[in-house]
Amino acid sequence: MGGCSGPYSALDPAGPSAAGAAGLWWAMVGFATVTLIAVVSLWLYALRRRPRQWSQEQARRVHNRWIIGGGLVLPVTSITLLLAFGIPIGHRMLPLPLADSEVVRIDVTARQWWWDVSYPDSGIRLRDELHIPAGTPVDLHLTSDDVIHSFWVPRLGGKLDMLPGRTNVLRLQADEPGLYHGQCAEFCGIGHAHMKFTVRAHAPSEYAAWLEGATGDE
Ligand SMILES: [Cu+2]
Repeated sequence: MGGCSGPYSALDPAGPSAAGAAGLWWAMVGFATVTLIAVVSLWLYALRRRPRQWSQEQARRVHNRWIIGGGLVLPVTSITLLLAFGIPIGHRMLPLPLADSEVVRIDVTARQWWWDVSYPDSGIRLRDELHIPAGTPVDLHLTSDDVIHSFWVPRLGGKLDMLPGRTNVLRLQADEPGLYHGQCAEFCGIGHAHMKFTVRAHAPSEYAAWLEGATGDE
């Protein structure tokens, strides 16, 4: 239960993409619980019921009913439900073109064992920290300079692998200003456990001020 809250909990979402993933998680837990109760109830029933005298024909029909119901209808229904929920949620993490709002672009290169963060529009470079405006979608262009790493801010969204020679784009958004924590989610060597970073989400006006201050310092 300790994992259900705190800075690294995906069950304490702070943005639309993380909220979708947390919702899906709860739906799957609910579905798994119902399935477990149903299976255990059937098992108890099977243990206790008195054996019936079925003709071969009757027994065959009952068997077929279980195979079609439990082996075809049940899995097809559950997989369809899972896809119906899962596909739109996965869609939210994709960097699709947006009609109304502007997207902030940040490039992140993973290295053993730190995060090289750069803002192509302003030339700002940071180490192990990101600054983003709250309430605005941010596209993270993720790549690696050495081995495979994975970018993960559990409260803001799903994880995405960072591969040498390839750039993957992850869209995140923080609904409220605050400090969010991230961690490399792909074992990448001896320093993996300490490969952490922070994401500071600012109110829009504060973000503009931060941007100005950070560019001025360069
Ligand atoms: Cu790593």
